[in-house]
Amino acid sequence: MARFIIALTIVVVTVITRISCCDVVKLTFPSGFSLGTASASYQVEGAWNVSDKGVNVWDYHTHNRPELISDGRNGDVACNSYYKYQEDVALIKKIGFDFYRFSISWSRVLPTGFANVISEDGLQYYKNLTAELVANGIEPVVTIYHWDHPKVIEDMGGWTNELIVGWFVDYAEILFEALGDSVKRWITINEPDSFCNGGYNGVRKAPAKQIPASIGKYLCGHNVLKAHAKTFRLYDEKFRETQGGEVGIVLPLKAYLPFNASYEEEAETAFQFNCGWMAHPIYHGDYPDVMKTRVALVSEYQGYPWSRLPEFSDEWIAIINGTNDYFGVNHYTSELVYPDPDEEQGIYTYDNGLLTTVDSSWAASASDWLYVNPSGFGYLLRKIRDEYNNPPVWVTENGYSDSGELDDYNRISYYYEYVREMLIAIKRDGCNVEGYAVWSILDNFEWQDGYEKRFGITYVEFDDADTNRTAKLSQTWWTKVLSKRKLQSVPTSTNTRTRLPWKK
Ligand code: PNW
Repeated sequence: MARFIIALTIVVVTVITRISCCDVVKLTFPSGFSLGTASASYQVEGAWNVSDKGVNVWDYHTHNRPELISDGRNGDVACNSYYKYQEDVALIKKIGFDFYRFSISWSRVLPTGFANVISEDGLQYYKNLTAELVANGIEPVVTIYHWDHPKVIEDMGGWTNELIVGWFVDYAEILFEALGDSVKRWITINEPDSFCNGGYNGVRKAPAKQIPASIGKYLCGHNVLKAHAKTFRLYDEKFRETQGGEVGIVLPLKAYLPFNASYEEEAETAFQFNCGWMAHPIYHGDYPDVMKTRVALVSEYQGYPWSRLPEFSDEWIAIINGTNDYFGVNHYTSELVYPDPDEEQGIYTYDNGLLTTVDSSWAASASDWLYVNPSGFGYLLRKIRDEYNNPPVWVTENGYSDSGELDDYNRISYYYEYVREMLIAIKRDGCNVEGYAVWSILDNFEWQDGYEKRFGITYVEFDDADTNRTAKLSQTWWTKVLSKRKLQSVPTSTNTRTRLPWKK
């Protein structure tokens, strides 16, 4: 009898949980939830040398090392958004997004790289764009830095020179002053891991400096944290009271899943090396213990008299701790983690001691690093909830690449599955996600992949002088989602439009 009652209880509880799960997860967006779309200056603006704009590291990189870009092309023209911003805003409005996340080109605003000269034209462009958004009821969300710092600053070591901290804060202050009446959500820095690793530990990103053994990468991250924190403190001291906005950093986060059940600890280590590297100092005061221990160990093994991971003074720890009004997440994909077998032979190759792979069941995209695993998104959001005391989260990028299909069913399916996971994480698991942005409103210059990998919900004809825009099916789908504030099913069709003619 007792057994029967237990069994019955389990059945009843399961049914109730299922019902309440489905009830809460109706695939509607919570009221007040913000849905937007995103871009970045170098990827969309073009107009690389108009007026008094200074040269930035991406201008220099693409002009001087075209062999590092898969199609040898550059952002000189890109989507022409510098000239077409009104058309862009009209499109964003027509689709129905609540906010537009764009970034500001440092060398367009400060042609010399420093605060001694402010470009009237450069600043005016961003004032116009912001005003156009506000006039159309779209909230501007501004990224202060999305990888395109002035070349002159790189000549002095860029993100490996601590002086960049002060130069960055000068630049940010000019933006707060000029735009802060309208802009209430600021992103200091987009994805440190991407440009610190890609730019100072390899050649995938500008400035393509191959500084050995992650020394450049860690130094870059160290200065990023200082620049972010000092900018946050400046906002606190001079602008928060009058402008009342929010300031945060955006991190590129993969879901690191254990390859099998015995590798939970390895997955945790991978998370700390990826997310914890930036988030632990901001939420808990210093680099994660596992990072400090492992980098010190491998550095010693390699004969360095010091750890390649720099240390923060107590003063810096206090400055950095607590400098996020919200947690910015760019999420695209997952990886499976397992230990590097060489370590059993005492050979230490990787600071985190790990290798990664993907599951063969995950669908591919056009990008070599992006495989589709929607459940990883929910996993990551719950991990952030648990690790950082359930902070407000803004998903500042999520998206899928193909080679330009107009009837982009794969992209729609990606969005359906990923956004569904997010809604479950919010409604069932109590994750405090407040906003979500589609990457991207337009096909654009995809860094080392040139124009060959397309993330847009809108097709752009890069070969045409008019850089015409054409709606993809995913744009139509998002329009419906936004008008209903509810996820819509994925359409199926046999009538697939091929992509537009594409010249190399
Ligand atoms: C982001 N990952 O980069 C950038 O912020 C965008 O500028 C870029 O166009 C977009 O994603 C697509 O690449 C990422 O490996 C690059 O997980 C790689 C990863 C995440 C984000």
